Amino acid sequence: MNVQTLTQVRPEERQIVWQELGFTAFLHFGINTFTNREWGTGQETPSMYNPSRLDTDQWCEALKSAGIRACILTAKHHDGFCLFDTTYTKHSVMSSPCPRDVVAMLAASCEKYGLKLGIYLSPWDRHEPSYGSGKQYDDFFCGQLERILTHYGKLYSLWFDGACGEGPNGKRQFYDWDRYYALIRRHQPDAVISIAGPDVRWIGNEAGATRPSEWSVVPASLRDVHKIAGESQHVDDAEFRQRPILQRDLGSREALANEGSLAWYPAEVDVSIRPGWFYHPEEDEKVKPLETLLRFYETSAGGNAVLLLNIPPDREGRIHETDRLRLEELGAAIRGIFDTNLLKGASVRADTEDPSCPAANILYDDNSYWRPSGESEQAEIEIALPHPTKISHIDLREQIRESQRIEIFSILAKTGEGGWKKIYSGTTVGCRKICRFCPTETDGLRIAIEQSRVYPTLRFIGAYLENGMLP
Ligand code: FUL
Repeated sequence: MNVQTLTQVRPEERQIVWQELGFTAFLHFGINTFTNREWGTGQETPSMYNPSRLDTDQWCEALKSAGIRACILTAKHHDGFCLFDTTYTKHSVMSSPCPRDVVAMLAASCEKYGLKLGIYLSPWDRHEPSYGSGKQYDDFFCGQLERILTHYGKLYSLWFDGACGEGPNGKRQFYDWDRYYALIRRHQPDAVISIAGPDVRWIGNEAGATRPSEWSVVPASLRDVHKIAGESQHVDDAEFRQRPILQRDLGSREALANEGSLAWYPAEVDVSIRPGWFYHPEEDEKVKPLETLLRFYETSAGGNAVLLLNIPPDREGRIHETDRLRLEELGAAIRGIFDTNLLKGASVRADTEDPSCPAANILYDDNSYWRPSGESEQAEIEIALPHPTKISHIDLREQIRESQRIEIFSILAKTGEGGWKKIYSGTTVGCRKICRFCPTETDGLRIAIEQSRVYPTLRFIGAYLENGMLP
């Protein structure tokens, strides 16, 4: 596979829109919330579901305060209980003491608060008698899916996990994925199909662990749904959620050298704010600390992936106060760092410059960008700040419409004596790379791109200072 070929692998528009979201939320809510389980058996009765103060506006307010831009609701988990009104089964909220379509409520709240909505619909259904029957269950599942796709406005993601076990008859179902995907493309062509799907790749663990070098150009075989199912969780195992599975190299030149077929398949990091995916009162004291969440943000949203942080609504049907306050703190910490780009007023110069894509563009976050003239794998950008400024973070973004190209780079800061000191060494950049280092005072920065695929691009650079709010 030659390097030129690697750069021909480019994203679909829907993937670009998704990657730019950066920080999104998962909402695990359903019958498990009331039975205190992670995986329901399918034998539960709808009467068990009874949130006393269900308030999806409160969910959205909490998410907004953290700077989250989209959320995915578990409209149906493996237990088969539906949070929406469906003619296909009575096993839904409509048969419960709180007969309100939660997907409809959340869709209205998302609209009100300017959040995008995505849906998790588990193909594995431990309640539905037709599960395991082949076409009959596929008809059932497609009926439910079609309702989801046509009744709740525009969706940004359909999230299918790989878990596939036995149904109430002890049989397994072989899902007709192509049929599900075709239905989604027909009704929601802009939505990404995530995890057991062709658009968004699972990072590979549920502990928030990320790769230092994350590539969006990877072997097309990673989209194989059977392989995805094989690697996902097979038993309800609390330890699985904490295990930071060893990360292997998926996209370096060496890793791709013998690959026949490649795909743009960017990574998503799904991790919970609590030990479990669903709400459990005994975990109220185990909400992850601010620093952990901020590092998740920096290494995933700032590591060429999207962060999907799970915040499970409680038995009242609200985001628990502890989680709500943590989200507020997280939002304040993120804004405290990233709201003020210290490069305002700086000037930029690149060693070789394509006149139609000048380096000056990278101080503005829009769709123009910089690239060197010709095909130079190496390039250097120099930034002169108007006065000495203390910085702790640099935010770099490639123009991913031109694929992902940067392989090795360094950041240097000008020292008082006029020399240059290396303050950061990195590998991939991709959609967004947040580089964090010891606070350094400087009036000059150099981004030295040491190796890239044919030529590098950059469409944004920002410099920031962590405001000391963290412990
Ligand atoms: C897994 C599921 O089995 C878990 O319950 C959870 O929904 C997680 C996000 O995906 O595969």
